[in-house]
Amino acid sequence: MIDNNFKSGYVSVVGRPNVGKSTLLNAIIGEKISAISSKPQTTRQNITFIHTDDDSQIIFLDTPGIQRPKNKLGEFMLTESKESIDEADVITYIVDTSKRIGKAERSIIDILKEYEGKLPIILLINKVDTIKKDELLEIISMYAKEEIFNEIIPISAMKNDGVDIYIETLKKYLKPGPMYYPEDMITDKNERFIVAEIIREKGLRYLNEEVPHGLAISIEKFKKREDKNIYDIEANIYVERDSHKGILIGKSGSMLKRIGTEAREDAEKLLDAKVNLQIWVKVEKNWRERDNLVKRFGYDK
Ligand code: GDP
Ligand code: MG
Ligand code: K
Repeated sequence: MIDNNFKSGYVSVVGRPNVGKSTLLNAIIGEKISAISSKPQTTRQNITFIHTDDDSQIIFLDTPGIQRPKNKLGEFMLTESKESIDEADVITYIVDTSKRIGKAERSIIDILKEYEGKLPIILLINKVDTIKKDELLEIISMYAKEEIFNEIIPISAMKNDGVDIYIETLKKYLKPGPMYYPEDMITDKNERFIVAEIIREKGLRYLNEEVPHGLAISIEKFKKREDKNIYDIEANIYVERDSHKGILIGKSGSMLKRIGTEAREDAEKLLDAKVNLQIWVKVEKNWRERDNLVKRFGYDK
């Protein structure tokens, strides 16, 4: 039977790094899939999240963030973001509570202007838990002056505030359509990819400024034992410099141990199994500048 009231569609989520895109998507889906950290550029590829309820299926494309590329990895990220917008039925643009429109926001708004009138654009003002109401009103009117947003919604992704209003608003703009994915599916990424993201997130969380952006993870082995509920996983963490290797391993291996333990615990929750995780640290000099390595680490399709 075809349900004519069922709505579905793709939503591209754009915004500069660190405004809370991943936090929002994780709040909607209710499981921690996309890496979240306070460091910019945590998200490097589009990740599809699927939200299904009684009357809709909404497929979110998390974008790596639109910004001027500095290297091969940056070029890949920008292309991914634009492709995500081209596939969408609705655009969601997330900003935080900064009181002026900075250079990074301006360049995104310029890109969005090309889509005005073609696709609905919903603006989310995130992190409203950090400001007062009159400040919020000022920020809303500042963005309203741009005259490209169909809706402006204040939210706190972290406190799960306004997120349901956002979902209900999205449904207004979606057309009747099929269920594209099984109703219990929350992402199209495989477990191997998610485990790599978990390891990268732990690395980003504990390392200082310079190292994280040069982190790449490659999963060398990912195998469930035949007769037991145990996964054997081996991963390499690649860094760009010899000095970074030392930092990552830490004093008597303490840092690597901490990253490994926390990553294992998250992986066990994800896989609902025991995990035997082994991590090695390797150096690939300046891999972000090298096209073949950017591809090898999975930033390619
Ligand atoms: P992304 O780069 O846009 O994906 O941003 P993330 O989701 O990784 O979030 C960046 C940082 O902002 C993290 O430290 C989050 O905890 C924080 N953050 C996200 N949403 C909120 C929010 O609603 N309120 C506050 N106070 N912090 C938030
Ligand atoms: Mg992110
Ligand atoms: K981030």
